[in-house]
Amino acid sequence: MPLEAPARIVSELTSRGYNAEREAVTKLSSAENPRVALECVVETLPEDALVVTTDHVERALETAASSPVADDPAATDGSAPTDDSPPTPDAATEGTSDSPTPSDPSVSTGADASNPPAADGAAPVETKGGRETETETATGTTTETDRIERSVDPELRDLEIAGDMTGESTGTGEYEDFVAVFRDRLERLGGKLRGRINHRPASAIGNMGGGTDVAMVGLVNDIRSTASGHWLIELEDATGTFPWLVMKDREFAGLVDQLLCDEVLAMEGTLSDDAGIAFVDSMYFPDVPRTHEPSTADRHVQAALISDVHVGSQEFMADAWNRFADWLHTAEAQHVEYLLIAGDMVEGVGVYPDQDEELDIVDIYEQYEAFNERLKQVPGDLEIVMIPGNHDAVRLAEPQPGFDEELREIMSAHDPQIVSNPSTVTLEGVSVLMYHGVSLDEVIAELPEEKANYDEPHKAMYQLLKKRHVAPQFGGHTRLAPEEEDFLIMEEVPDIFHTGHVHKLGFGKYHNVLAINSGCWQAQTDFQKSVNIDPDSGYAPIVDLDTLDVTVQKFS
Ligand code: D5M
Ligand code: FE
Ligand code: ZN
Repeated sequence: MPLEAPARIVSELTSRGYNAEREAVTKLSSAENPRVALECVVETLPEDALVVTTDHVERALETAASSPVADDPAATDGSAPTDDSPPTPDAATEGTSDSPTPSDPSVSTGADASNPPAADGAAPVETKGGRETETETATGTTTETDRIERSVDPELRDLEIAGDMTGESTGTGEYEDFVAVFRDRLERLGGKLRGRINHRPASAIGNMGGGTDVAMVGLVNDIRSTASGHWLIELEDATGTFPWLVMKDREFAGLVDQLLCDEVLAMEGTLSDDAGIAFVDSMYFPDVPRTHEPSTADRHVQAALISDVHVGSQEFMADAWNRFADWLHTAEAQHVEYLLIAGDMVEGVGVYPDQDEELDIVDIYEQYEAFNERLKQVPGDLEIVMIPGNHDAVRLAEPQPGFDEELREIMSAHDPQIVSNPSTVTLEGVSVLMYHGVSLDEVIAELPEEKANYDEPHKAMYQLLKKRHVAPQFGGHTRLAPEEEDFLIMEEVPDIFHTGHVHKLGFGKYHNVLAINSGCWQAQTDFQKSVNIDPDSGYAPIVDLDTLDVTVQKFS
């Protein structure tokens, strides 16, 4: 097994909605065939289990030993054809390719020996613009003389919030709510596809003559590989379902392993002789148009995008945070007027098994009090916007409403805007979609390595942009709260997409949209050590809102 096996196991389990005891992960990774073992464990888990324990693993392995598993169910993923070839010309004009634009901000490699670059060379130190951007504030604290009197003019600012569902939750978790939310998803994301093809409802397609050209817009209901290596994709719309067959030798077959259940897409193809199935000729995603032109601010002003502060954890990096806060008071940071925090303000309690062993502050309210003290350190004239994450004290299911009154009162330093996860904040014309990022674990677990991996979290974000949804797959790791409307859809194309959660720094452009996953302010936890997760801690990506250029400041 490769070294990252435990990490893979964890992400595979989290993608299915389970946390795991560390020992359970170790046991699984040392099984003869970890993949098969994992499937056995999941199959034999009690229905109400949230955490995979060593007991579960032992029991499953015993059962497996007495009744061998016929096939490796995860292998359908692994054996998927990879798509290195460009998409069909047809599809390309429709914007289904996901290659980043040439203006992808470059990251330098190994500029800092104390922070070795990732294996692929994507060290999170940005060098664009000919400026020495890596501030070695790490070597000394900002002295009083470095501090300047910031002269910002709040009159020039403009901040608008959209998509904040705080206080608008209507869902009761009933069956009807699920129907409503998926109907809304199909309606609105389907609307982005219907104009492009001559689509028919599922119920009508089966009644058309064999050999006819057909098209359909639907939710992906099921993805299966056939005995001969082709792919069967069941699409569902309001009238029913219809099976679509992607032949393995077609140039777009590689797109199949990028599909997630419950995403919306369109297919065009030809009906089989008996009209029982359609052979796919083209696939279309809601996607971001290649021609998307982002808005920019009219003046030179910057935003700091951070996440995953984890105050209350023993690993919270107070020194790095102090340097960051001090730096914000210096001349170099005088144009930073906005601070966006994409969730996991505090470490929380009871989020993961054994988490309490690494808590510095055990009371959740005291954690928020301490976080508020951290907020007080940054300049009072900053506009602050924050959303909750999975460690925060709000419901875990997404969308997550912004914090309740009691917590808002605690986190009141500098009067931050507290909104739901996700929400869109528009800063002087530049729209920033903020989403904590729990679905990234799922995208990374499900998609091929080159399309989504922990060292390049922005690539996983590209997939969400392509699907125009922050958490497409329902019923897995990402817990979804059904509402009358699907708040997780990207109705409008954002200029910037900001996430966190995976504790890795990465950014790049997808069809001109700047995707930034901010790192964290928490050093490696014991759990992360056990699964070889090496977090990018103590970095602050700074975006020029007038150019959308990114510079990374390092404080660790
Ligand atoms: O999660 C930070 C990252 O680490 C994210 O990719 C999930 C993963 N993680 C961390 N701890 C665990 C446990 N105990 N089980 C599964 N996955 C884990 P964050 O939620 O921001 O701490
Ligand atoms: Fe986090
Ligand atoms: Zn998180």
